[in-house]
Amino acid sequence: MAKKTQPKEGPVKSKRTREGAGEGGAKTAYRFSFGPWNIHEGADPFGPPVRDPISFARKLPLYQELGFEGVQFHDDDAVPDINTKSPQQVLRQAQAVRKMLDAAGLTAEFVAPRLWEDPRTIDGGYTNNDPENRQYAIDRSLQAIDIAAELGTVNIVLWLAREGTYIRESKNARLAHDWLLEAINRMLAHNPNVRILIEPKPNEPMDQAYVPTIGHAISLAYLSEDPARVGGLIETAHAKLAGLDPSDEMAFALFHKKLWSVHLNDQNGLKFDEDKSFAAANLREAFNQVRVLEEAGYARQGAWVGLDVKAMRTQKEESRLAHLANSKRFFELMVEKARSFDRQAEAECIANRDYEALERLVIEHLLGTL
Ligand code: XUL
Ligand code: MN
Repeated sequence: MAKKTQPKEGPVKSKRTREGAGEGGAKTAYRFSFGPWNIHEGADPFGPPVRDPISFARKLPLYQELGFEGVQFHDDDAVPDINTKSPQQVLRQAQAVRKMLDAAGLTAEFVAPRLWEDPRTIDGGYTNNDPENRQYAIDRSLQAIDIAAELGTVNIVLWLAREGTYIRESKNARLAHDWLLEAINRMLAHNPNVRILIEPKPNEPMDQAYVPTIGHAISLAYLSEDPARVGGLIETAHAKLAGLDPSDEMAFALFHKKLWSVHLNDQNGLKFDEDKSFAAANLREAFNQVRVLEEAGYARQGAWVGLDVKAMRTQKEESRLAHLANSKRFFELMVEKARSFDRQAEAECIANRDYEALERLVIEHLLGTL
């Protein structure tokens, strides 16, 4: 095995920077966010809630207590009963939420139109076969942009929940992509500042979702009217559900300068979307995601570390927030691991094509046995 030596100058400039230590050091500070849905009641398709609901107003003070600064929103997280409200009422409610955020010292990271619960979106939103339903999806998305502006963010996340099929022959997939692009262009035209972050996912609730990977999302971005304003959000579990390595998916988006947010979590193989705590299922994959983010200076671009995690259904009320605190801590520990990884030894292993030694270097580093 390669001897442990001082790392050479690499993408990270100094030991101080590498370890991110100390006042005045060049430490890259990460900013963390989550959504109100990440404080969850524990219901699943086969069982009712097991924990009491908490109102949005009561959730807000918990953010800072947990060390989070950013709030992710669905449009109706900010404006409940959105479909029963006039446009003026919607904006007034968004303004009231902005005041609550300011008072709690919090920032809105993004707004995502929730296009998967209304009867008009049963068969999809932008790709619905019925033009009236497609119009509803677009109108609701434009309204989400107005809500975002009131909340002080330009970021709109599109998780394309029901854009896909349970039965392949029920939609024309080529046409569906045309409609998706049209919807994106309508959103770009609605507000010159808006940025669209597509969050790909290959399945659930649909059997086969359109835009299953970040590659699909980025190809749509380039075809849009303003590619500089269309990018992606990568969720660990979604990449794993597509059978892909999340760190490679992130690296691909970073290469295109289109990784504008992440939903870190974990996933134990090809099952339902588990939203496990970050690093809970696979430490090495977690290490590699952080390694890729660190190497690319992800945080320096101002992007957030979003944690799309849920407490286990079997978790009792008392520790119902621990998955958020744990995920943040596991991320920070992985940042230390990424910064303290012996880059000189790594380079030697690579130069010698001694990949067994590299394997040992990684595993012993993660186990803390070096
Ligand atoms: C669904 C999912 C959503 C999006 C936001 O799997 O991840 O919570 O992140 O709509
Ligand atoms: Mn997500």
